[in-house]
Amino acid sequence: MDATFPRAADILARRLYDAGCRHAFGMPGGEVLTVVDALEAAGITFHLCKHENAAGFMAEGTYHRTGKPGILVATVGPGLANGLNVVANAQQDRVPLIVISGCVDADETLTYTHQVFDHRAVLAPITKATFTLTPEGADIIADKAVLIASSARPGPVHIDVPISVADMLVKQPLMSRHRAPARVAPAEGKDLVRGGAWLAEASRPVMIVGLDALNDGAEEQIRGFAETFGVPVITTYKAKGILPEDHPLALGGAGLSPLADRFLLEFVKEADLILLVGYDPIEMRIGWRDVWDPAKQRVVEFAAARNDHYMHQATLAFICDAGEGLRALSKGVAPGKTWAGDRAAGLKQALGEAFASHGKWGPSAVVETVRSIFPKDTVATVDSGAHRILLSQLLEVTQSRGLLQSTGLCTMGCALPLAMGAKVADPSRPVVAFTGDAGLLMVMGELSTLAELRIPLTIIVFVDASLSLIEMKQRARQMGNRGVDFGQHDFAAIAAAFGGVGITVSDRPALERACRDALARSDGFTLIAATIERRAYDGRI
Ligand SMILES: Cc1ncc(C[n+]2csc(CCOP(=O)(O)OP(=O)(O)O)c2C)c(N)n1
Repeated sequence: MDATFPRAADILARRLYDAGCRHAFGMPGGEVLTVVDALEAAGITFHLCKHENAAGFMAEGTYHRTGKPGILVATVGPGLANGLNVVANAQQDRVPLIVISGCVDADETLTYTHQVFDHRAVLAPITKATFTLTPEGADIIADKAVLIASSARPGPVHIDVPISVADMLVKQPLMSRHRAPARVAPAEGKDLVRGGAWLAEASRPVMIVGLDALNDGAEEQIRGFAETFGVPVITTYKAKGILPEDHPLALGGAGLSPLADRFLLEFVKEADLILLVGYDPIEMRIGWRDVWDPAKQRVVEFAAARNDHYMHQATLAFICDAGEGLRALSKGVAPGKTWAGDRAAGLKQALGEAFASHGKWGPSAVVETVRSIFPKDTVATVDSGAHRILLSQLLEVTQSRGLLQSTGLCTMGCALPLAMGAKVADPSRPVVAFTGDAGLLMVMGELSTLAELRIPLTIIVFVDASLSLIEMKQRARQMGNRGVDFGQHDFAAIAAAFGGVGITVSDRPALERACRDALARSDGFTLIAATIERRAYDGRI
């Protein structure tokens, strides 16, 4: 063959570039060197990370800022195995992630076993599809991977690349060119007419908006519908900001806080029409199972996929684009008066007060202080733990994807790399990562990657030397304190050792000053270790 023909890896990389991908993250081994070379040749920057799992979250971070799939590159065996958590996360959190791994050629594996296991079999249950790259099929496989990863509900797609296939020169690739399909509207018919009549009759309607609506880009329709028909909006944590939370009809996020649920579930039970708008209950704790009885309360659902979760049921259900659903439902319906006596405004205020610091230093004060100093268009990320539940209730988010977190899988160790990916993809926005001390310790090595990237980013660590969320559960079960406490580490010194600026604070004025200094930095990262009392979350989440 002529050396002017592209390698199969080049075709794969070019198609990913054409799909809008500009960044890939991972750690190479000998088996993916051609892939890395091809990605960079195609114009996709490869970022060397220190752990594949964190690399996958950085890839996810780029997706939230660009709308294009993130790319994780992992080498054979241990490399791919290290990334399993983030692949499961991409599945549960509906994230389009292209996972490229290197693998030993099939013929080789007949007599060679070192580092070899069946990648595709391991990944099959936690991906939407897995492929083995073929030379002539590289073009189609790349396109299919992007299409499958991005279409409802989004998720991870795996491409295993045999070493020799990556290098094969391809004379005549099988070509594929696809177009994005049109948005799916709900089926017209008697169910839609009935739903419209319910909307006309409703005096206490509520919308519960989730991840599908975010993926459908339904911001405008949700705002227009809420304002026209006077419908308060509860979102999942992922959908926070889809209606800006400073809007009077925005009741904030729900999902994991029993304290917030005391207010919100009561409100939902009072409603005479519940509209589930792209509400995927994978984010919700068990308190959200079967909250309503669809035989007694009118419930209309617009979802991206068939309900096989059975977390709840609806009276009328449509599989469609969330925004199209609202548009079709409201066609020809005259708006009436809803929620007499400012019930929604009272609820919003009560929720705000339940989580506020009321002047006392602690995790709420940390969130309030950071919020007061960073601009509204800041992209925040938050890790898993008690701090996240509190923050997700308290932080006012005024843009879609303004707060990134793992809500389906709820994994620790995501906040820092998500923030890094978001900042790499869109340097124009300030980015703040909130994390527990244990969550940060899990991904500490990425501080070195952050220093190497030379990007300004602020990390807020809630330092209490405890796995607070788990410690609370342990105490609630009257169990002894076991396996939930750890050392009080000097995170400021650790940040400095990695080339960042580190500062420890334990009151509001010091935190304010540290935030202002962090915002003013144009390169390099700032880590602010906010020390809080142990058991600071008691009665607060
Ligand atoms: C990878 C992973 N391991 C374990 C857990 C279980 N888990 C959930 S929250 C939590 C404690 C997190 O502690 P920290 O980061 O200090 O946050 P805090 O709860 O103190 O706010 C643990 C262990 C998890 N969600 N993810």
